[in-house]
Amino acid sequence: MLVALAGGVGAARFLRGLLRVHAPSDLLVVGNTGDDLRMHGLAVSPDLDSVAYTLAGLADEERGWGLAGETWNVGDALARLGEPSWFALGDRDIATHLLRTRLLAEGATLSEATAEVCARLGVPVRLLPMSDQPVETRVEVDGPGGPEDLGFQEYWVARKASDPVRAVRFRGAEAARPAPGVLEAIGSAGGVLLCPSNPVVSIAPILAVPGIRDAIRAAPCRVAAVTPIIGGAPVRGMADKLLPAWGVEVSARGVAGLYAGLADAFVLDTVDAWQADAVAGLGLQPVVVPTLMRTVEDAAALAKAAMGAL
Ligand code: FO1
Repeated sequence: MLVALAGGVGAARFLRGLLRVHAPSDLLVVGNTGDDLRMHGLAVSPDLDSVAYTLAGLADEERGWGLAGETWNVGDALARLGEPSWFALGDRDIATHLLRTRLLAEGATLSEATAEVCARLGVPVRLLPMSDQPVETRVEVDGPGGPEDLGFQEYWVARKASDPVRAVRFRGAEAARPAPGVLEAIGSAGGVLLCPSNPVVSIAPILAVPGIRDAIRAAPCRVAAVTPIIGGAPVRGMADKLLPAWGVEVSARGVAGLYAGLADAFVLDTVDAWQADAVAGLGLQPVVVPTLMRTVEDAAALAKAAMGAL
């Protein structure tokens, strides 16, 4: 069994490629829930949904989040009623959140609700949230009027990542437990993959759930990480704003430094081949291949290279 730690769209695209070269029944995906929020009373899990929608073949490829063929009538009507409109929920997407919210209100755990949503969407792999307890990524910024503590989506969507970041924290992480099955899967895994996701707000929240980092360290298998940074910039997202807040260089070798002692191999792009020695110096086997995923074939080739390092 392979275990993959995943954030949003980058991870989703990588995993879709992985499924071209690996059996879905032999993959467990552990998704980040630090980005989760309540919107209009609905439980929204953006990273779980990005993985689920993409692997079910339902994602809007262009936008990078949400469902294809989306319409926006409910959001427009809510805005007319004076409800917040900074976080756009499409009509079809709202159906997912209604189902998840009902299941949670009836007493299901987030793992159970996620399994149900995935089964109904036709997601071919097992997708688990990192935890059934809430862990909230908080971004402390220098706002226009002084220091502010923002929820991740407030920072990224409402404020467009425009405020200088002072710190990133995972509220609730200390009290959270890994979702049922996560530690067992890691403990018996044939390989662990850290997907090409933002290391600060996608992978770090998963590793912040007590027990997960230690389980990966102690796993009887190899661990390979894939860079989300190519040529000193993230392919999409805000890693360039967040890595410096942790004193980390916005580069493949900077990300590799965050995974030193955890991963055995690090996949970096050919344009960053000159950083391979620095990666090796951190104790990680460098694997230099094209990492930009323009097509599913690109993603499959990247996944094959990452698996080859396990
Ligand atoms: N990203 C945006 O930039 N603007 C939005 O209004 C927005 C809404 C949204 C709704 C549901 C969902 O699953 C994702 C959504 N995203 C939106 C993407 C999301 O903010 C982030 O890209 C991820 O949380 C980071 O992985």
